[in-house]
Formats: sequence, C-alpha cells, structure tokens
Amino acid sequence: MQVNLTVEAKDEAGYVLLDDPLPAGFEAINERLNTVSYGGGEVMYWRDWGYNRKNLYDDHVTFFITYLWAGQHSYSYLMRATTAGEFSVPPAQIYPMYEENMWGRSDSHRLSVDFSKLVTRPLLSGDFDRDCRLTDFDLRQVAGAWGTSNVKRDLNQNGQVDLTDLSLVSTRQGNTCLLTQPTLPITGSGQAKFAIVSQAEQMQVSQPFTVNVMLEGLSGFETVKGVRTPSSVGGFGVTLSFDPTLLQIAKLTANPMVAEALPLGPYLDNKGGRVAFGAFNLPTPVLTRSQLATIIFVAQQSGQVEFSSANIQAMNGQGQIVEAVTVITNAMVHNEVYLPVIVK
Ligand SMILES: [Ca+2]
Ligand SMILES: [Ca+2]
Repeated sequence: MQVNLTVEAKDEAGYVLLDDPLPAGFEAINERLNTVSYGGGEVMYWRDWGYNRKNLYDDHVTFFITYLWAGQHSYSYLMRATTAGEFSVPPAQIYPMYEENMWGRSDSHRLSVDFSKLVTRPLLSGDFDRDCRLTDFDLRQVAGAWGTSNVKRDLNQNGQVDLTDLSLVSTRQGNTCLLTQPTLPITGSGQAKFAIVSQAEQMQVSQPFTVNVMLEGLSGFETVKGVRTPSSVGGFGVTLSFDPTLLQIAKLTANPMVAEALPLGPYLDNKGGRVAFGAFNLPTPVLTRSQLATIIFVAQQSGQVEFSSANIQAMNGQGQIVEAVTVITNAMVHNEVYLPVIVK
C-alpha cells in the first residue's frame, strides 16, 4: 500500500527530517525510481522529488529535506503487509535537525490486515524474484536466458527469449505490483544497421578466416527525460546460421566495450551451424563502424559460404526495440580463392 504523508509548514525550515515508523507486520518497499543517486548512473535533482534522500529501514522510513518551503508538501512511500493481524500505526514526526522550537507529528491509528488479502498479492509480469518490483535483478534473469526457449523468461510467449522480452522488463523498470509507474513504449523509432563482413579475401580449406560483426550506424531519436535525443544503441542480439559441413567456429571475441555490458550468450553451436551473441546495457555512445565482435571460422571444405538466416535485433538506449537491418558479405571457400560479395 502507498503511504502518503502531508506536511503543513507554517514557516520555512532547513535540514528537516521526516521520520515515519512502520506498523509492525509491514515492510517498506524500495521503489527504485524514487531514490536519489549521487554519482554514477543518472543524476536526479532533489527538487524533482521534493526531498534529498529517502531511507528505508526495517522499522521506519525517513525523508531528509534540505529546504522546506512554507506551505503544504506531500511525501509518499510504499509498504507491504508481511503478517496478518491488528497493528497500531505510530505517529510520523517532522523536525528541523538544528532548530529545537519546531516540531510536528501526525495522529496515530490502527490498521488491520486480513489474512485472505495477504495471500492474494498481485502478480507483476517479469517479477521473477517475487519482490513486487521490476529491477535490474529481473532484467538479468531474462538476459541469462537469452537465446533459449525458457518458458518462464519468455514474457511474450513467442517460443524464444530475445530482446523483446528484455525490452518488456527494461521499459517497465521501477514498476511495482502495488503502484504502476508510467512506462515507455516497447518499440522506439529509428533503424540500426549492422554489417557481417567476411574479412579475409583468401580463404582456403583448413585455414581460419575472420568475420566481423559491426555496427554500421543508427538513425532515429529517442526521448530521454522528455528531451528528444539522437538514438544510441543500448543492446543488440545476433544469430547467424551457417553450413556446418563448410565451416566451424574456432572463436568468438567480443569488443571490450561489448564485454563490459551485460552479455547475451554467446552460444557457439558447431553441430547445428549456429552462432548467437549479443549485449545489453551497452555503455553509450557506441560509435558508427564499431566492431561488436570478431568470429573466427575454419573452413572445412570448398564451397559457397552463406550466413543464411541472420536474425538481428537492436535496442536503443531506453530499452526500446528499434528496426535492425543487416548487410552480409558472404564468401567462397576454394582451393583457388575467389570472393563474391552479396548484399542482402
Ligand atoms: Ca523483482
Ligand atoms: Ca519472447
């Protein structure tokens, strides 16, 4: 449930602490969206929330307010019933930390938790650890199952865990099962262009040759905190199929920048002729013509090499799916080497 605290301040005050004890049988829920971060990650300004810091403890919640203007102010947090029963709700207190002549408190009252209400906790799709909120933890559960058909992580039930499932959690991060925050659309505008480039021009049986997976470019815009900003790549997933009688994968090396992000895969399946990999939460910006990974194949016999069903997905910096297009440079393995270029 949401707890709303209303403060009526007759005078302005500095360095104010609002302290609300939790009733026994309740615990506070960290909504994530509503916390203030200092350094690292995105910076929230305290005026956006009306306080500098919200701290959740086992038995109380505090708000620290650097400057409280005269007038009415509202503060809120979420708490969850953990036990059924009848509980007393102790009063909240508010006071400036360095002024003893100002002090305020709320009424105390009683609250009862019905056992039947307690067991019917609402479900939040994608909340894998059942803590009633969608966080980075839940996102990592999907990322860990990327490329598989894990039914529990396949949120849109289309038979595979891919970037769409990641986007479903990512764009709703911060949601709780009690209070749904506004969410972003799962699909964003713009187009990411990838290139699969066979680098070696001389390919011979039994010799390794290199294929580079590159980001060619990205068009479109995304809205970051209400500001229209050129798109950045936040994640991608690539599945390449090849003829395993012609080629075998020797090694896949991800660009260090990609390796820094949350990895998707890689899956190297020489028997099935498939290689799948990707990354999520890429540090931005990923520059145009960035190499995402290098795959070293070894040619098994002569013939036309075709990376037939390249399945590529891309995500912008907001976790939204954007259109992905691929340019593939295929190759021919021969004893006498010859390299045609086919553009898809
Ligand atoms: Ca969760
Ligand atoms: Ca899916």
